[in-house]
Amino acid sequence: MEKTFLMVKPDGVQRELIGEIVSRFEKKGFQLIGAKLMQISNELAEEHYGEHKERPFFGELVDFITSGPVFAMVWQGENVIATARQMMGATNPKDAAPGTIRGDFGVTVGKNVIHGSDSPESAKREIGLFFKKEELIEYSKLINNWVY
Ligand code: IDP
Repeated sequence: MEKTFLMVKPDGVQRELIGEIVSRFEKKGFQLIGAKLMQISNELAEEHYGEHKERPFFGELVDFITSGPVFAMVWQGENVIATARQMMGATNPKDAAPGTIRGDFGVTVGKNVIHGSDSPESAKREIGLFFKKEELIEYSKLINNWVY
């Protein structure tokens, strides 16, 4: 089953949105297989956002993502990577549709509440960066019979 990496950013944690965000993905029918509150180191932040190294906002991005705890998660489900991106909404909350997480809770692009992997390759890379194999738990849920 497909897996993705999602993370409530420091603004989402401070704004007490962890429960709301977890709830949206649970209610959708996806399955949480790993989660932890963590403080990201500078090294991990630079590696995670490596593709943006040359962008003018890179320093600001690293400072922000390390500014307080994040809530890192791995979710599983059919088409979870693309569907989670749709549920998150556009990168800039001003363009994100109402009903999406960024559309409902974000105002500026720098503080857009949530991160989610954008492809199978980035999901694999990001899950590996943030989680050890033993931190991911494969378990069956009877309710999945009513989702699939
Ligand atoms: P994504 O998070 O929707 O995948 P990316 O283009 O990968 O978007 O950008 C990573 C993060 O960098 C965004 O979520 C946003 O918080 C931040 N970011 C993107 N563009 C800007 C900008 O112009 N100024 C400040 N931060 C930005």
